[in-house]
Amino acid sequence: MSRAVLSIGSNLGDRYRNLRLAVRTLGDCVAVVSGVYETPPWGDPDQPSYLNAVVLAVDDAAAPHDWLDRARACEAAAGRVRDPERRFGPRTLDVDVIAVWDADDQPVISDDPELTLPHPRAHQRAFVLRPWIDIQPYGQLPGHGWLTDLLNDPALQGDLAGMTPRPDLPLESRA
Ligand code: PH2
Ligand code: MG
Ligand code: MG
Repeated sequence: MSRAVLSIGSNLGDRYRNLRLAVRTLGDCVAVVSGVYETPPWGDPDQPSYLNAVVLAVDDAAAPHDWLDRARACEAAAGRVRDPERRFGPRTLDVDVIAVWDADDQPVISDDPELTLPHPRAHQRAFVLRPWIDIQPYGQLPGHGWLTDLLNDPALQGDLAGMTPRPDLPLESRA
């Protein structure tokens, strides 16, 4: 059994539709989906606000790169066009592989530039950690420790305060 934590985000087009499309495209591997948060853009301030959520996914046979392939399939389904000039710019759908655990429940560590695991910036991103802890309160980010401790970092408090839960925009977990 391979497990993955995926971060999904959208700030272009019908953002809620794009997140629902991501969950639908991931399909049977989706276990639990967090609530949706409205989040101010991180990085490049000259862009609309995002909707962000986190998905816990499981698959008996998936290798780490299979999660990346699935993430890209979701982005393609939402018609994502990559702008090489704006690494942190607006996007219809961004699906990032945050962390992966192997069949023995060991975290996968990878410095492959295509798929660095765990995600190198996840520990600094309130829009990843906040939805994640909703669905995994005892979760740990491999190499960085408990989600609770990461979220208590004073450096994250401003970003956390700027986030708004959107219970009016539910995403479906597996029954
Ligand atoms: N993704 C980015 C850049 N900035 N800001 C928010 N709030 N949420 C995101 O998902 C996000 C971002 C690049 O992937
Ligand atoms: Mg991203
Ligand atoms: Mg990405």
